Amino acid sequence: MRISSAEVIVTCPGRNYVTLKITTSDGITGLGDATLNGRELAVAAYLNEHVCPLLVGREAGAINDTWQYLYRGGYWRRGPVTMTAIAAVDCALWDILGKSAGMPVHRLLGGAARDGVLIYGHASGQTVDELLDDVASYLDRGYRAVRVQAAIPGLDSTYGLHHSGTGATYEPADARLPTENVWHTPAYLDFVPDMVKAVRDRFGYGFHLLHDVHHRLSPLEAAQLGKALEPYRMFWIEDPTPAEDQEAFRTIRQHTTTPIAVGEVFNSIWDCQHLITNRLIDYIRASVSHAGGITHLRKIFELAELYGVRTGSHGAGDLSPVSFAAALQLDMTVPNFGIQEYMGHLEPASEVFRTRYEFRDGYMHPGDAPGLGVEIDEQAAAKYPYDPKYLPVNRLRDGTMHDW
Ligand code: KDG
Ligand code: MG
Repeated sequence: MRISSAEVIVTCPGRNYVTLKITTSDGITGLGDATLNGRELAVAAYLNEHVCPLLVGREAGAINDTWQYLYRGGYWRRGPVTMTAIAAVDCALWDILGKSAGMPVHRLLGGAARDGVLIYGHASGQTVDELLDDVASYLDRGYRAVRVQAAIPGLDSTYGLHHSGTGATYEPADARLPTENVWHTPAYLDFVPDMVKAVRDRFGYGFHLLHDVHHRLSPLEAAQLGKALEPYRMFWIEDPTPAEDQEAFRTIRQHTTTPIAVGEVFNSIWDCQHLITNRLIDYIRASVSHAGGITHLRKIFELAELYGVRTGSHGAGDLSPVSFAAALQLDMTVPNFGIQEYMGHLEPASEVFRTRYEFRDGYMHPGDAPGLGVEIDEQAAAKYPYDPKYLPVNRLRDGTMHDW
């Protein structure tokens, strides 16, 4: 079974997604998500110009060799654009293998190690009261884990909140040119423990509670936050500090028992090797679509297993339903699974991507469809042309650029 074509589909049903579709000589198609938020066309061009021509004629089942060919053979290794492109190829080939075997990918990976995938949803509010109402709606729907974010008093805007009253999930890339947010760490550190306390006071401790810091603190500030949150038994605080400096996590670790999750911007095992092997984190958040696909993410998860680190993959709305379906397939199989983010997708994404996963009682179930369990409707995709959008940026009050 040889690859006969590889095509890139760019579409914007609610937000921009880049999808790689590989077709084999016997007419089987496989999908991989190649979306890199705010840099979508860089990956589309990388695939179209430099990867698709190399795929035609290759054996579709040679997943390991194709991965190595694109990674080692390309000379220029790693980086989000390269690794997202390789990930898309890898996921599409797993999809094809599953379809040709008549099995969901999790069976090809050794079979399910659990009945379903624990997910967390995103609750937020422009005020703490609004956040509490949102948490209530997640718990009412059966969620067992909820991430909480709210507007920080004293700041004009806060990233990562639903738009009031819409009920729709937020869109990370929100404008043609990056929106400029102003950040002030003292205002944040004063607010977050009170916000989390309000959630526990109202709803108790019978569900998992998570919070995303979006890389904005220094290691010492993150340690202070972790300590302040200890009474509220967090499932994790996420991305407390920029993670290029892996050793910096030791400072956080030494001061707090609040669990730490990191890695949604990582694209290879080398980004987290030190963090994992030194047990400086509790959860690794790398994703199937930005960290080299199922083949490479499985390697990261296996390394993590040796050091007691659990998985907690990124699953924001800027990873397409193809990515989420692939994540679920891998999540089902790894012994050290922790949790999976599920932010959901803005409509009309469901018109373009036909998914088979189902939410029941706090868990997501990938279903038994062969392959990844997701299809694309190309006619529907063509109705939604690319719409360039950027993520916001952050400055301090004096105008200094600040971390994401
Ligand atoms: O593209 C960036 C978003 O995916 C990210 O900001 C969302 O932090 C995020 C999360 O945890 O989902
Ligand atoms: Mg995050």
